[in-house]
Amino acid sequence: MSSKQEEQSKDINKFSENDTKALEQLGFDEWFQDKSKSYIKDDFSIARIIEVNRSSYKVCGGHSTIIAELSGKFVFNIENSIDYPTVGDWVFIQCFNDKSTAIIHGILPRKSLLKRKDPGKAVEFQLIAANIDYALAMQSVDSNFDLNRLERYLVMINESEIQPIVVLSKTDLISSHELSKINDKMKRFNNKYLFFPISNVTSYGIKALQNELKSNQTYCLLGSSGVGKTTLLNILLGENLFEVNEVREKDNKGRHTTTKRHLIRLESGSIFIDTPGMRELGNFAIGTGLEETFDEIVSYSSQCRFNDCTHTHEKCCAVKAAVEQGIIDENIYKNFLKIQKESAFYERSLLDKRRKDKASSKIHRNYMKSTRKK
Ligand SMILES: Nc1nc2c(ncn2[C@@H]2O[C@H](COP(=O)(O)OP(=O)(O)O)[C@@H](O)[C@H]2O)c(=O)[nH]1
Ligand SMILES: [Mg+2]
Ligand SMILES: [Zn+2]
Repeated sequence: MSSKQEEQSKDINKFSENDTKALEQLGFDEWFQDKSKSYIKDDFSIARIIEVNRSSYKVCGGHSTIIAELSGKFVFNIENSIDYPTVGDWVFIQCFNDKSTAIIHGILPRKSLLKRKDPGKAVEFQLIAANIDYALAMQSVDSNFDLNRLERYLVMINESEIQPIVVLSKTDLISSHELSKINDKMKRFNNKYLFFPISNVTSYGIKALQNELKSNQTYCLLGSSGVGKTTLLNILLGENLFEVNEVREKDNKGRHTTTKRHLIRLESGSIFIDTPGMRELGNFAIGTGLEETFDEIVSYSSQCRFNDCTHTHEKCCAVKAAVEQGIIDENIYKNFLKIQKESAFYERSLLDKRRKDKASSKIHRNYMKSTRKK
């Protein structure tokens, strides 16, 4: 920031002038109000990141949105990818006189952080969204339907201590008989999570879903490209605000029309974040997320002979015994092992990488490179 800008910035809208009601409607609840106290200086105001662009952020301070950039000091102090703001984050900013631009000075503590393994070669986290209360894990009933993938999403969501909601879309494409067969397969999720079979075409299930949505809570739409996330958001908004994917007929794959994540508030008061589909969903550094998602497996592990049983080759493994007896579904067991193994592998690679990176400031440079590419 130039010294002239510094000068200007002394004359800004104060935190106290932030309309508290408007902030609350964006999700700024007591938890954040409490956390923000120690961070706020007189000329700072609070805003939520509603869109992330290449080198700037669109933020909303309650009523108006403005473009903001990171302060030099903020950038200097960044150690790795999770230190950057992401959509959903609460930040404290300084606005300039005309309130057309702002500088981001810091991020408030996060209530939750959704992240996955960076889909590139780098063993790093990629941030999806912050401060999410509920995540809608969405799959369509066509070729996209894959329980193993759904488990992957649930591990990621549970790991972040976000409440998952399972949504099965495009039910208009199958008969009611086929739908009841799929519902049977969903029993295991059905019992644990809110579950909504829906159709954006016939509106089947939409009311039921709407009835569950709470105001001032933040929801994130997750799922492969083409499952109907943006279409659902447009329906909830009551207008076609966002561009929808054209699915290629041949392979059922959607193009990635939603390239950015953005946050928007519905008239009903719920806050939504739409995300682009994810081709690859790597999880790592997971513990509680895996345990919560596969709780039926974990419940047997206490009866294994060894405390550190990996449920693979060990003798007297209660999990394996339950699989052999058909108590635990073999497919679920295999998926559990696969995700566990993958996570452990990435975690080791990450530790190696962190060690090597420490001496240099490579992490930051890599990140800048990768954001420029996107
Ligand atoms: N048959 C059917 N098609 C849908 C439904 N919801 C969305 N679509 C179509 O699926 C395609 C992808 O939708 P989109 O909302 O962009 O998916 P996203 O990539 O998950 O955001 C579009 O052509 C939509 O018209 C649905 O419930 N049933
Ligand atoms: Mg979309
Ligand atoms: Zn075991």
